[in-house]
Amino acid sequence: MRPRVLVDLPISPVVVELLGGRVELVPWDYPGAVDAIYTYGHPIVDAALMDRSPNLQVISNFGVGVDHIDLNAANARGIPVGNTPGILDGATADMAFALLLAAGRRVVEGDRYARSPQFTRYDPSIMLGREVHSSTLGIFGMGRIGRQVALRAAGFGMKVLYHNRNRNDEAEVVLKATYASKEELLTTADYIVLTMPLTPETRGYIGQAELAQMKPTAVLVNVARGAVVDTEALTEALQDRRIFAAALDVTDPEPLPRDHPLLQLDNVIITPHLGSATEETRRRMAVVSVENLFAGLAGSELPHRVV
Ligand code: 8YV
Repeated sequence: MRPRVLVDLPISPVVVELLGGRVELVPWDYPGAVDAIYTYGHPIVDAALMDRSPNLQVISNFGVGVDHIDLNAANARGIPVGNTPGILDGATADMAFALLLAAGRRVVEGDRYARSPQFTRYDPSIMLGREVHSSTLGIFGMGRIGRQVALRAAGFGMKVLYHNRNRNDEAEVVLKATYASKEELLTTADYIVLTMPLTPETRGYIGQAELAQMKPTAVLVNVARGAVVDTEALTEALQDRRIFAAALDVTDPEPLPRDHPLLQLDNVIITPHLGSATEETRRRMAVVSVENLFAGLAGSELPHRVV
């Protein structure tokens, strides 16, 4: 009998192809026991779900962030959890930069205007943005993705500040990034990029107080998880134009309710969680997540294990 795998369908044809019919995929509302769980789009995996399957051998996540999986519960039950680190950093940093540039230089707003009936005469006095080159970038979370963002910033002649749980010697020496306190980064950066994981410590990391400390000309870019930012506080700050703009690849909740006030604002750009969304990166993620799945089902060590 093929191992039974619980999965939040639909999944990409690439994953289906890599699975090669060697497992039986069952939908998320399947009530019975399974041999493995494959998470594709961040469905919640809690202790109760794990306990439904006494022989659960592995939880394999398509992606690096595992905040939707109760790692303590998995660890306590000896269930290995796999993820896909180190292969999506470049794509996610590219996206962070795309958002940074688009928000600073009002690219999306400009596109909307250029297509609208209102654009009938060129006017050099409109839609002035913020300089990107030579500005100061602040990165919260100098991990693998943060490092890639800093690399790109060098090409724009930006000064790079970072704040992290631990100092990152490599970033300081090789990338010339300067460690800053949270307050120093918030008050001095022109662009703030969030790349940290969502943990109990980082939930609501950017709230009313932090937004109040940012420069009125600053741009906030979030490619981490929506919940590291307090959505209501950000909405108010943007409505009151207390910062220049925000660019969000992730939101809390995700997606936002279709009538959320944030969706009405012209000083925010929102993309539908596209950080790793390139053909090449998503294929690599599929390969690694399927390798983790099969290793777990075979009782072998996962190539990339979180717990
Ligand atoms: C994926 C991500 O799009 O890796 C992550 O943590 O958020 C993204 O790369 C996602 O995991 C797929 O659902």
